[in-house]
Amino acid sequence: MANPRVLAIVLAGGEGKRLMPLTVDRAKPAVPFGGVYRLVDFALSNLVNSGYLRIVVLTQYKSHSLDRHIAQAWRMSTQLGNYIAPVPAQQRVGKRWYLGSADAIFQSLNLVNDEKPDIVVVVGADHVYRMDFAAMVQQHIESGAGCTVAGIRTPIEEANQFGVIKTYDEDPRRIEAFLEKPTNPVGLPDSPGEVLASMGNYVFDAKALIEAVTSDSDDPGSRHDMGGDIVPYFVGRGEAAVYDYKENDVRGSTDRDRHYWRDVGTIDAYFEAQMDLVSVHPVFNLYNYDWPLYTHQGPWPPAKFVHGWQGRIGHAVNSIVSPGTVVSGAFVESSVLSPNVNVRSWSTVSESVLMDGVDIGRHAVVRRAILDKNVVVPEGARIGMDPDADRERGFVVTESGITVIGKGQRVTV
Ligand code: ADQ
Repeated sequence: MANPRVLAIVLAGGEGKRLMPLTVDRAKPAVPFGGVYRLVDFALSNLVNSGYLRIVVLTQYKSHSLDRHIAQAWRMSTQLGNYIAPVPAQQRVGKRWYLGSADAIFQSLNLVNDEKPDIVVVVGADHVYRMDFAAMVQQHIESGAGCTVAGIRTPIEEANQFGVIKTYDEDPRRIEAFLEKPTNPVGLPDSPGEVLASMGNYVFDAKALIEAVTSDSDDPGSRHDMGGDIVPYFVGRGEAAVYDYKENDVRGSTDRDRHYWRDVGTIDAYFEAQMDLVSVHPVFNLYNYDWPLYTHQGPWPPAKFVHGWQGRIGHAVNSIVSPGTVVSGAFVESSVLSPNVNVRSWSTVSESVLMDGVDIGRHAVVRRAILDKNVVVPEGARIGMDPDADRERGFVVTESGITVIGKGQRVTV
């Protein structure tokens, strides 16, 4: 297959319960990340940079801001037959929403039948990483497998969050067994403290995928899940292969961020991944134009820093500051500021993530916190200084002590 016809499907319908309250009224793939991005931008940038320009994004829960973002950032000319299109759940096969990610594909098979691809690339929308899917497709075709799963070595303690891959001793590219989120995982023979985890990205022969999700739809015992049911279906038939992410590089990745991949499905993981962006030598480099990360930015003015305080002008260090933001006589450190944030005089913001339109009043202190869109912190308020006080005010405080203030939550002094 010299020049396969490829359709990409982005699974973007997950509820994202573990990211509450950030997912109260937006889908997980629409959660803002890194100041100007939404999580879905990473999967879409990887597909586009890999040369795949026929992409459907399957949405379901609370998809309004996700649809709007895709329309603003990713809609392109259809003149050349290319498209990046959000597709809502349409109840084409009955009056029900998607039962799981495999059912999302089953209910959307009309898209595959219209496009008639040779290969279907299926990816999740909730990870931060760079990956060349063209290299994965090439390995898939060479191996003759029906399904190829992207895998990455991960600490064994995290195995219960992932699909875990066991390969044949004699052929480390073929999958012998696949266990979805096992409670008693077995480590790798050469590294007992690690497992080979599924990254939730798959390449399929189109015909084989159609057969698999169709047969799955008839199975009353199935949870209709890609990881839980479809991958095991291919493994059972001896037709599943693994693509080892760490054996391959993408253009322009640096020594420091080579093979960076983060599942940001929990608040703590989401927070840590943002801190990776603001460390002095970034663990994940946004400034790599060989593999650009695309998004939409509004017509906002440049960020501005004004007014002195303690002999220093209002300033930010080790931080990302987006357009439209004004830091006025305040001190910001190790933080990610989205567009249109105001940080007012004599306030301090450290190790925090401030989303669009957040307003920090004078003399306020914000530490180790995530503030959702348009949250207003009144003059003199303290956030992230006392977990009990934060919980009493109705804010989520995670195990590692990150305070999260949701959209529309009122902050009292
Ligand atoms: P999870 O992320 O737990 O594990 P899931 O919740 O199904 O699996 O989410 C996978 C992707 O599918 C996400 O992008 C989500 O938004 C989307 N999705 C979920 N339900 C959907 C639905 N009904 N309609 C459309 N899209 C939907 C998966 C795999 C594991 C793997 C991890 C890697 O099952 O094997 O290890 O991803 O993070």
